[in-house]
Amino acid sequence: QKADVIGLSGLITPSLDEMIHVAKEMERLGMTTPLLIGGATTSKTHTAVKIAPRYSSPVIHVLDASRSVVVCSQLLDEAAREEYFEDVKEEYEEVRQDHYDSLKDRRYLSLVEARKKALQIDWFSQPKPERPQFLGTRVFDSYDLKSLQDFIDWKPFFDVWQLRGKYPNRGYPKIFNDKTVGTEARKIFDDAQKLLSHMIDCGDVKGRGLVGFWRAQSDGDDIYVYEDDIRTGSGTKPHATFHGLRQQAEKDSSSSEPYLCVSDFVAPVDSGVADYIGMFVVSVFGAEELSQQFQAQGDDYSSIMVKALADRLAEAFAEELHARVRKELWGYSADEALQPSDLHKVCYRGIRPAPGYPSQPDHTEKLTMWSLAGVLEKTGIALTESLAMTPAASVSGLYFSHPQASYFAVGKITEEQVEDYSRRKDMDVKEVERWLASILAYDTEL
Ligand code: B12
Repeated sequence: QKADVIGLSGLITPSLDEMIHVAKEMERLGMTTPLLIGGATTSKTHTAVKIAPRYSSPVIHVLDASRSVVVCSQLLDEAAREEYFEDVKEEYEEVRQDHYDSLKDRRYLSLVEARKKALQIDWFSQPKPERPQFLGTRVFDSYDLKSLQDFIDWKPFFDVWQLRGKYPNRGYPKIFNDKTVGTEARKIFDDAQKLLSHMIDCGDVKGRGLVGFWRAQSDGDDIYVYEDDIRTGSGTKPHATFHGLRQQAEKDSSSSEPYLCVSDFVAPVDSGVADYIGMFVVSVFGAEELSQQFQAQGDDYSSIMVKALADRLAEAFAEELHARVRKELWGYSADEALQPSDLHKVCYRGIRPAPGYPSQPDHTEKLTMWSLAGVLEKTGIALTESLAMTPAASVSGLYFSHPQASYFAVGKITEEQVEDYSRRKDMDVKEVERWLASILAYDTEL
């Protein structure tokens, strides 16, 4: 193939590793085609530190796809190319230096110290954790997509179309008042409503997913999950184990903030307090096929629109289902009376962190979820080799009900924690380092 430039796009961290592999392969094959890197999880630092050193021809991180026109014209202009590449190389060398310097500057607590400073929930002075209405899984084969419409968060939809209102018209629906993008935003939104109605009514697009609840207890940074509603003690064999990662980057010495791990939100195994955990996987099926039909007709606009709407529906599905879980299926907030618009501000009790999000950056935890709940067999939602979910419009996560459960970022972790995690997960250290490459506080190649 005669491509002038090759572009790689990465949505979740496992794709970062694939990018390094592609760069190495391009070098091995003696290629000289410039390589552009973009996508939500990529960064200039990652590109400079991990990808560019693997390929002797230009590797350039492009933050915004619209910038690729400028970059490509420089790269394809015989006269400008050399100088441009030299400038980029110089800049990336500085980025690498800054990165290595920052690794030296940061301070971390040892794992023992960080664990001593875990969040201490007083499990006895508060009401006992509520038991969900059922244990095991419940499958939703064809979820009512109409019921999800009010739960759609439209702000990210405009991000996909690169429509950004200026303050105070940043969010939805204020974006329609924006002088520059308001009219365009309104037009795209109206088109979206028509297509959304078609997707909901045509019968080929389906919401499918499952929720599950289990007895659970924490043991250090692990969460044990039990098959039955049994009395548990340190000797009881768990059916599955979720593994957490703990914050280690030193916080302000005057702060008494805990060093968090998701296991802190579940009652310890030796506390005698029975606790529970939940999980969900939701997906929109049929959107990819519809998008392809539009593409075959040469209608790229509708093809992208269908995907963007499917993503919105998947997220709305996760939001609506979480509200049902709190009020009804688990029922720990039976009296909650929040409007859909309040939900996007996350002012309810309990959290639903997803593997890959900052509170549990390890995507391999999805493997435990899939086998625990039989996700593939029950819903057809699959995991790719790099642990992305298919269909693409999918969201999964765990449910924690405790009022003190909060979202946080694990941040960087030390080699000591990686070794400990590798023992707990029974996974080779090298493999752990590969999955957690973006949060390592050290360089694996030094
Ligand atoms: C929308 C969104 C979703 C949607 C849609 C995902 C999809 N199919 O595209 C839904 C709700 C389905 C979703 C699901 C998940 N998501 Co999500 N999601 C996002 C979000 C909010 C925006 C991504 C997006 O579409 N932006 C709009 C597009 C246009 O922007 P973009 O991708 O960045 O691309 C721009 C540039 O990067 C550049 N660009 C992109 N590619 C390329 C390529 C080249 C060559 C060039 C030059 C430029 C370029 O141009 C684009 C336009 O400027 C990001 C957070 C964020 N703010 O970025 C998280 C995010 C990507 N998601 C994340 C995660 C973890 C997930 C899930 C794994 C969570 C889960 N367990 O359920 C799943 C994975 C889904 C799957 N199929 O496996 C993480 C990834 C982090 C990580 N370390 O892996 C993020 C970063 C959130 C976070 N802060 O933790 N997600």
